[in-house]
Amino acid sequence: MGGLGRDAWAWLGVVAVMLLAQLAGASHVVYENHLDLEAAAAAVPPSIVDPQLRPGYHFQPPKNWINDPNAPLYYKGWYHFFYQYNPRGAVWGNIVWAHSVSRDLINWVALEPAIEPSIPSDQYGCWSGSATMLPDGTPAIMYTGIDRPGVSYQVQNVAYPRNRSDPLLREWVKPGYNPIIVPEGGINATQFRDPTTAWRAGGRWRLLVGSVAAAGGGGARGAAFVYRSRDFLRWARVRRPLHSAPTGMWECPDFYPVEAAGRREGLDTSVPGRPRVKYVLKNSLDLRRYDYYTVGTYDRRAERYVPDDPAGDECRLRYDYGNFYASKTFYDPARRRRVLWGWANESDTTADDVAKGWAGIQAIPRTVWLDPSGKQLLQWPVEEVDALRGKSVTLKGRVLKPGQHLEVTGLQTAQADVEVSFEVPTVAGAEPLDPALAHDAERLCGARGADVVGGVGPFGLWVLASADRRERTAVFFRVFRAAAGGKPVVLMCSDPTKSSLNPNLYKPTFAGFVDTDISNGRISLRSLIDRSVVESFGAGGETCILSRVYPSLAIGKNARLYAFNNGKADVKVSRLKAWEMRKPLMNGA
Ligand code: DQQ
Repeated sequence: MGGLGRDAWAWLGVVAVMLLAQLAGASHVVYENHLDLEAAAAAVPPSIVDPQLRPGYHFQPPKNWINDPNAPLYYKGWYHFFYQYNPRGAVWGNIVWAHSVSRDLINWVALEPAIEPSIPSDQYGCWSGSATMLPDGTPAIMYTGIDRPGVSYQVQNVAYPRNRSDPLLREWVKPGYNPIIVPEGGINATQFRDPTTAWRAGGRWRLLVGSVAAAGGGGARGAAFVYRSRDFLRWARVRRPLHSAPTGMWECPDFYPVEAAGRREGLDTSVPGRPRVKYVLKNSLDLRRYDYYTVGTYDRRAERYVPDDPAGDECRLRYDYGNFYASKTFYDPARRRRVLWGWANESDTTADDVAKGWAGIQAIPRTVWLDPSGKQLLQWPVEEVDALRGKSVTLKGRVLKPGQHLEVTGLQTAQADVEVSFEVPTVAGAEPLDPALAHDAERLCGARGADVVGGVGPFGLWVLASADRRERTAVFFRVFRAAAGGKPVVLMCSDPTKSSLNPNLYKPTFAGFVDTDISNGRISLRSLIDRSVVESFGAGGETCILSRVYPSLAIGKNARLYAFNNGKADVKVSRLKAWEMRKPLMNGA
C-alpha cells in the first residue's frame, strides 16, 4: 500500500512537471519567435538534414545541444539521468545539468535542470561528474565547476538532494563548503575534471579526477588522480595517479569492478575486493575523441591499477568503434547489472545543427559485463528496449550467392531493430591480411570497404537504403586468412560513404576487429536503426559501432533494409528478424 501511494504521488508529480514544462516551453517559443526568428532566418541557411531524421527512440531533449551523460543513478524506483545541456542553443555553451527521470530507461520525462551555475565555484560552468550512493542511501553528486572567466580553471564540487523523500530528486543543494577539491601541487588547473563515482574500502572513500601528468619526454600523459576521504568532505590526493599513459588528457574517467569471466551480473562500485573481481578503467581521450578501456587489477593498498594486457594502454579496446564519447556506467541495484551510457554527436555541420535546432543524442543504454575470455567487455542493449518492438518479419535459411542481396519487406525500417545470424560454409577462401594493416581496423575497412569484393565477405546489412540503393549504409563483416596457425581474423565495419547523396556531410568509416572464432561458421549482428542512427552489435556484443547518417532519399517510408553478400563465397542468412520500433515517451520531444 505504502509503495503504491508513493508511486501515485510520484506520477502526479511527473504529470504536473510535464504540464508546467509544456506551458513554460510554449511561452519560451513565442518569446524566441518574436525576438529572434527574423535574425536567425537571415543568418542561418536552411538545414539539409530533413526533420524526419530526428531519432525516435534514442535519448534526446526536445531541442538544443546535449553532450556527456552525467551521474546516472537509481533511486526509490526511478532511473535518473543528467546530461550536459545548452538551454540556449544547438551548439556547445552555457552548460547546465539537464535532468530526466524514467521507470524503465526507455520512457523519459524531463524535469527542470538539476545543477546550474549559482555559486562562486561553478559560476562559469557546471561540467561533467558522477553520482555516489552513500551508505544511508543518499545520492551525492560530484561535478566540475568553472570558477573564473576566460580560462577554464577547474574545481570539484558536491551537491545533495534537498528532499530525500522526493523520488524524483528535483532539487539539489550545494553546501557552502564547496569547492571540495581544488587543483594543487602542480596539477594543471585547466585539465582537471570529471570526478568519478566514489568507492569505499577500509573505511575510506576514493574517487578519480581526469587530468594530465607532467610530460616525461614525449607529449602529455593522461592521468587519473586518486583522492581519498574519510568523511566525504575533506579529500586528499594520493601522490601518484592510479594510472597514466602517454595519450594526452583523460576526460571522463570511469573505474569499476566486474565479475571475472563471463558472469553477466554487475557489481556495486564499492564491492569488497575478491579474487574473482577484475577492474575496468575507461578514459575518454580528448585528442582522439574516443573512449578506450583496459581490464586489469586494482591494488587498493598501493592505490594503483595495472592493465592485464601490457599493450592495453596503446588504445586497443574501445567500447564502441564509432561515434560514442564521454561515456559513464552506473550500477543498477534493481536489476543487478552495470549499465553504460555514451554520447553520440551529430556528423552533419554546425550550420545544420543551428538550423535544425538540436544536436546530440545518447546511445541506447547498454548492459556491460566481462567476456568469458576475461580479455574484453561484452555489451548489449538493456532488455527494456525490446518493449518498443512492434510489427515484425522473419526470414530463414536464405542463401546469398556472391554479389546477391535480399530485401526485407513488409515493414517500415527507418525506425527498426534487426537481429540476423549468418552462416559461412567455409572460410577457406578468405583473403590474406595485409600485415601493415593487421592492427588498424579503420584503415583496413577504409581500404576494403563494403563494395570491394572479398573472399569471405563483405557480407552484412544495408540499412537506411533507398529503393535504387544509391543511398545505403553498410554494416558488415569481412574475414581474413589467419597468420600461420592462428584463427581467421574478423573485421566489423560501418561504411557510410554511400549513406547520403548530400556531399557536405562527414561520413567516416568506422571499424573494429571481432574476437570470435568464425571457423565454427556462425556470426551474428544486431542493428538498432533510428532515422539518423545506426547502432550495431557484432557477435553478441563483442564489437559495437554507432554511426550517424543523414540520407536524402532513404527517409521515413522510403527507407529500405537488405542483407547483402559481396564476397566470392556463399553466405547463408540462417535467421533474420526485424521489428518496427515504437517511439517511447521522450522528454516531450
Ligand atoms: N565535456 C564536459 C567536460 C568533459 C567534456 C564539458 C567531455 O567536463 O571533459 O561539457 O566531452
